[in-house]
Amino acid sequence: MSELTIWTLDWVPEGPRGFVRDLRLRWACEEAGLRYAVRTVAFEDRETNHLAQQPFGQVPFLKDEGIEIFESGACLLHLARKNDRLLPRDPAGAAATVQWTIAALNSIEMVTVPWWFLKVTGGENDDLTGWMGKRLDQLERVLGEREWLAAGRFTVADLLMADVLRVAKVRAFGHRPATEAYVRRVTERPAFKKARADQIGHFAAADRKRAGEGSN
Ligand SMILES: N[C@@H](CCC(=O)N[C@@H](CS)C(=O)NCC(=O)O)C(=O)O
Repeated sequence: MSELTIWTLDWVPEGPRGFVRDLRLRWACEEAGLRYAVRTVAFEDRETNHLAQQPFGQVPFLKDEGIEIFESGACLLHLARKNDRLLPRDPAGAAATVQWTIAALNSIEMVTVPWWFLKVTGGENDDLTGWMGKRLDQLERVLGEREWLAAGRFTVADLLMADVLRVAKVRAFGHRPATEAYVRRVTERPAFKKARADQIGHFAAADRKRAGEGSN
């Protein structure tokens, strides 16, 4: 059995806990029944301390024996190829799954992340808000007609799309009942709940370690 290691940060502030993207990889491993270890790089100096592994100084990145990969989408597709639980074997199902995985990143997250960033930094932009509303409306139409994005069943594309959509401010933007039902359906999965709880536990343990170090 291959030795999978998911790399994340050793600590983050409260805000992003439950949303740091190593969760995507933990979740995929849980869904696919893959054993994995979690290791960390330092939050402090993160922009320079692991550039050989992730050239943008971010997490996650993945090690699988001799293979090293960064970008959560690339890591997910790598994990999904290990068995058919996240990626159908039939060519049409596989193509549709890859297509929607890329759509989650390149048609939805590419709008939601800058929108969210400007919203929390107070620099909201009407054009960007309009663009995001249009994309989410288009996706709402798709999700109103099907339960899963690809191949008629849960795949890595749903894992990623739901992870992109579950961000609280994005979820609260407008009324899109099919999208909301989809996010609930996907995040009700035990593998998601375990991945989220494990990430929150990981950062809570880091708080305890820091507090212990501070009292010495
Ligand atoms: N496109 C990258 C984005 C990675 C990313 O935004 N990582 C965040 C955590 S979720 C991070 O490392 N933030 C720290 C920083 O940018 O300094 C991916 O999907 O892997």
